[in-house]
Amino acid sequence: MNILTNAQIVTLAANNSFGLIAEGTIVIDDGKIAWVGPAGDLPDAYQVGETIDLKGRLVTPALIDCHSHIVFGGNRAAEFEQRLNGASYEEIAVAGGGIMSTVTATRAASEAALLADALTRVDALIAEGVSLIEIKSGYGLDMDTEIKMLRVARQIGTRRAVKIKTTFLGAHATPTEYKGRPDAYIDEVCIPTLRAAHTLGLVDAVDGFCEGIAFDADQITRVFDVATELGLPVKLHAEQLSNIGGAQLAAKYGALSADHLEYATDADARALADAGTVAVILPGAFYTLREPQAPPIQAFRDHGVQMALATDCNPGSSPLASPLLVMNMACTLFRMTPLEALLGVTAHAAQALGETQSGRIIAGNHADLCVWNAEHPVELAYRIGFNPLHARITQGVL
Ligand code: DI6
Ligand code: FE
Repeated sequence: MNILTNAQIVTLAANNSFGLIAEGTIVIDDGKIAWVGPAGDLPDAYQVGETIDLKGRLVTPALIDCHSHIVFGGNRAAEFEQRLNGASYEEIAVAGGGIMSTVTATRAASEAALLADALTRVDALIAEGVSLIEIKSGYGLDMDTEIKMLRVARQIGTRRAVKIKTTFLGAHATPTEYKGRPDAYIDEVCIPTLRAAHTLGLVDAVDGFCEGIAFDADQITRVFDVATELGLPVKLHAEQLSNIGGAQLAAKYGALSADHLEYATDADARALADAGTVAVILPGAFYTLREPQAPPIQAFRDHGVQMALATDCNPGSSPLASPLLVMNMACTLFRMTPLEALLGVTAHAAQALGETQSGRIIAGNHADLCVWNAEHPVELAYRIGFNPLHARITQGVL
């Protein structure tokens, strides 16, 4: 048993407040939170074990990055310059750049090189207190490379003290060899690869890119039907650049999350709320693409949609590996509150991954915690380019 004393605890026990305990104690047993509360209320039974004095520091749940494409080959700095010179993200994609250029680099990279490259970005997340990362495939678009990506993603969890959830994103783009034949790609490559990756035990969830430059709702439906048959939860990149019915489709399938959502409507927000689907807001992509339309945050609030936040770490639309900057951007760009931002990278991010025992400091949850050199949780979203992390506790281990 470990006892954390003299902590200012941000429990996030409920959604309407930080749930602050000014002089709090947390008891950790076997990787789980055994007890949490004001220091004076600590029962005798828990007054055994090693005590760690946090000297009044702030303790929050560990951060969660619930949407990343952190495993990939190469980079897209040249495309960044093209966009600065006026080319749009869609134009570059249609011309065979964009996602396809990363597919070429990822196919060519060895598993060891992909892992080493990804770990540099993973380490940036860990340095800001992340202990759970969702990682998508989708830069392989053939059976071997999709499976290679998922294997690399899982290896990250053995190289670092971080939990990994893998998401199959075969329906990310139509590869060059299937150009003009997206239906054939879905049926001949994407779905058989999903089945094979699932058989290998490499898939925790299934995602798709529902967009004019990617796949339509009918094509995603075929992938989701297989996911459902395999008992896998789904999530969806929806309404990022236009509205083509992705949010409604996600709601229909009871998706864990619908992600991006800049072009979602009020009716979409209602459907997501009814389905219990989390809206994952991705300020990094909005910022990088200089997207003119913000996601309908107020509609999500009005309908009671839970909002998560994530880096979307990828080489094209969001070359970002800082959850703290994501929190700041969500507040400054979208007027989300600092409480919503913190819930977005903790409790609601956990919900977007179907992880019911993470993201809040309550008895029974995993002891994944961050200790910050800060006096109030609003500080976490307030500063830019400043990392106040003092320590990270994962599965009860400092
Ligand atoms: N939306 C995104 O933001 C990423 N994938 C997607 O469907 C970007 C992927 C990329 O540009 O490489
Ligand atoms: Fe994405």
